[in-house]
Amino acid sequence: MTFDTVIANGTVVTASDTFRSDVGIREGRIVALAEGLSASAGPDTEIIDATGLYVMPGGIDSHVHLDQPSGEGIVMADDFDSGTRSAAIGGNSAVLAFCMQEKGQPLREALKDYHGKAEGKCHVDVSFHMVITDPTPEVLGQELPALVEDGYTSLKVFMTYEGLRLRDDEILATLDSARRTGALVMVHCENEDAIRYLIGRHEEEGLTAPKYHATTRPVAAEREATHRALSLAEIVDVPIVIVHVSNREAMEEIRRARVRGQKIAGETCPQYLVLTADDLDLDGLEGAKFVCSPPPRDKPSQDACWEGLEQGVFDLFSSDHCPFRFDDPEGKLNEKGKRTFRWIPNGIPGVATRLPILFSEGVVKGRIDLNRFVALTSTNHAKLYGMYPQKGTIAVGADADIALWDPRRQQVLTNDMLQHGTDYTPYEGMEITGWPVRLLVRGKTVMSEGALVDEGAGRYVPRARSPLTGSRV
Ligand code: DUC
Ligand code: ZN
Ligand code: ZN
Repeated sequence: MTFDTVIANGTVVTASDTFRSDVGIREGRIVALAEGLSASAGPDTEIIDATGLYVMPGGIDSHVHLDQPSGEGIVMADDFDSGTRSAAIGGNSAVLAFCMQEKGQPLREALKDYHGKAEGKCHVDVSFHMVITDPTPEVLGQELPALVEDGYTSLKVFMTYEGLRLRDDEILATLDSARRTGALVMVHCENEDAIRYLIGRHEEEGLTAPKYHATTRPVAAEREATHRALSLAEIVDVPIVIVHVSNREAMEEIRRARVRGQKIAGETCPQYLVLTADDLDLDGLEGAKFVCSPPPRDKPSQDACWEGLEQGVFDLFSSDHCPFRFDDPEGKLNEKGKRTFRWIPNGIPGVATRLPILFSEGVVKGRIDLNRFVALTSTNHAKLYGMYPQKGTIAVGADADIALWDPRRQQVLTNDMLQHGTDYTPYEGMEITGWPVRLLVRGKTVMSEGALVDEGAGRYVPRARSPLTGSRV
């Protein structure tokens, strides 16, 4: 057997197993798993020595925002070039980005825009979730079913943000379309009316600092919306994904829905494990760096999110990378944002730091094992969003999307090493143990020792329907 590449002497880690094996790669795919493959390598075979390293599936970040319209005068800090570059630096071989439907826009047109934004610019593989903001009968009856057939098999709806949020009847109609077509619906759960009320009250009282972003988006607003989304899904009888869960009460809603027999997936993110609302209360406007929704909460909420990762309430650990520059009139400190938190764009960067933070805080500190790490960061994303077993595992026949991890590498996080478009990281100065030192995307080395070594290797990935929807593969 001939190989283009052999990864030799490493320890392979999948979502279920950890074993010593070489990995033989040909034409972008894994074709052999066995010890001693380098002995039978041909003269042209590249041998990558992985002694002392873990050989893991590349990370799949199924929740990132890139080049997304973000309100008048506000510009997202990453396009598909810088966003996927940063993804590669952090050990990810694929990202799923959101394709935002503008009001009145046909879904195909939105997708054409996003394919245009991504074309030729991606350094890791990319796929899209639709964001449905205008669920007309035409969109739900014709456009969405056709797109699902074409491999766009997931979508997101918002319960918050004027202009994006759907009313309950619109959510029900969208869920019903998803049920008929086998699409998987992700829901952003926060009660918009409660938030509007609280923002109004705060502003009347002159409470405008960044920290009030957190107090106007309380746990109760997230818990109520989570409960409502789950109830609507139960009524329609369709599975959903509850994204970016920040606290115990919302998490318990997922647990209870599962006990009732609902098929639900849950997601949490690094910001809910290592940040708190206190970070929004730094001097001056520094707190704006941490403004995201739902907001980071408190220590008991962090503990709850860890518990959810350990016990399986959460299937997905995603970044919710949503990057805005801090010291920039088109970013966090835009003119209106400097005056009141209401206008600070919501979102923080995190596509490069997701995996190192979970490895260091989760695996190294003994909260989760290596296999759970792989499940939470790669395999479950591939399964849930219809890319498995092509992606998300190390198996014969799978794409050779592989991250080599040095479990002992110590690293202090600094903004410049992350190579994203923002002028800060919320995790500046954090001490990390364990680091992705090399990344292969379909067999090509794309990142090595913190540098991108192959530009533009990323491809668009069409997806099958999610097995959670009951669709047969
Ligand atoms: N929701 C997200 O999923 N990302 C960033 C902003 C938001 O509200
Ligand atoms: Zn959201
Ligand atoms: Zn998001």
